[in-house]
Amino acid sequence: MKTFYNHLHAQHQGKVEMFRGALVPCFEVPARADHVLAELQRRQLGAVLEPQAFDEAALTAIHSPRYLNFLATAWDQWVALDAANADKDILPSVWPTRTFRTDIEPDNFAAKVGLYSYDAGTPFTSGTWVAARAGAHCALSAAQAVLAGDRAAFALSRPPGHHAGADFFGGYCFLNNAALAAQHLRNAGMHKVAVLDVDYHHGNGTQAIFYDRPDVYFASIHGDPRTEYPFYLGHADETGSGAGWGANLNLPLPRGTDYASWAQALETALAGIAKFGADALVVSLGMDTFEGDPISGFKLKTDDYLRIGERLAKAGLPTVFIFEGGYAVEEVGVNAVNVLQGFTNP
Ligand code: OKP
Ligand code: ZN
Repeated sequence: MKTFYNHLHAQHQGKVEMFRGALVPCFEVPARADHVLAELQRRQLGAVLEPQAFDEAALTAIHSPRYLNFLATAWDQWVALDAANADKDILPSVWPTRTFRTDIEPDNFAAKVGLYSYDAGTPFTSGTWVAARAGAHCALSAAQAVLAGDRAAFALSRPPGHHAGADFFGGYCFLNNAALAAQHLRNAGMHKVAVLDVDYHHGNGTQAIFYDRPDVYFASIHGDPRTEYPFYLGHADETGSGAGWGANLNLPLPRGTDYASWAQALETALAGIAKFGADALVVSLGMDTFEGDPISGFKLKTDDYLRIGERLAKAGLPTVFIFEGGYAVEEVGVNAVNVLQGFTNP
């Protein structure tokens, strides 16, 4: 299986995130991808390639031009406010909630950041745009490899993407890599695409992007939003709207869920995808379901990831894997590569 990787991911290196009233060191660090890359090379799982370049249209297929323009210029606007800002990351602190207007972009930079985000846990740094764009190109390149006939491909990108919406960032995500890959498959003539999100956290951005569409099915297995981030989306009664009714499947599970129960949810998700009749599969591959993850609550073990890969292969679909979360930094490489190895060589 080919892996698409760009060293520019390391340009996104947040300093701190807001957590329970304190600024704590970021969990989403460059070393995460380094560990996956090292493990891929150790096991010789396939070529590691630079992504192709894609033009703006590949991004505007999912994200609004206004949001993309914000991402591309945010850092310069931040430093223009005060040259001393160059030493600090941008961290949002004010947002429009119910009753506020979101149709006017404020001039005040703090207000502008709030318009395009939804939490204070996602620092925007000097290198965020460069890294996120390179990561999106990895996702698009992986989709391109599958279109060219590869059975599967892996986008080893960061920052992650599944919390990012058409015009907002949050949950460590800026560009929705899985949605970009799915749309790229659609544009190239795949009639029906399924996105399966196995990250611990609900992929609210991906769900929102495709919620009213009948051509992209979204299935997600995640911590119950009543207690788990992102809290405000991901319930079982969210089944799609309008033409997309029936093309969204949420399988929330309680903290403490082990592999036996998780694997049952995987069967339910794959049954939904089979019934939908997908031509291709995009997997939002979050590794934060691991028992040792510092910010999550499931109990999956390292060997379980081999079984997951094996089961995904049995779905028999051309498959694009997109790296999402997973914050047990020392173990994330072995766990992620176990999925890919289980898929290719059970
Ligand atoms: C991103 B992805 C921890 C708070 C958690 C955000 C979690 C984002 C997860 N101190 N806040 O889905 O892995
Ligand atoms: Zn996650």
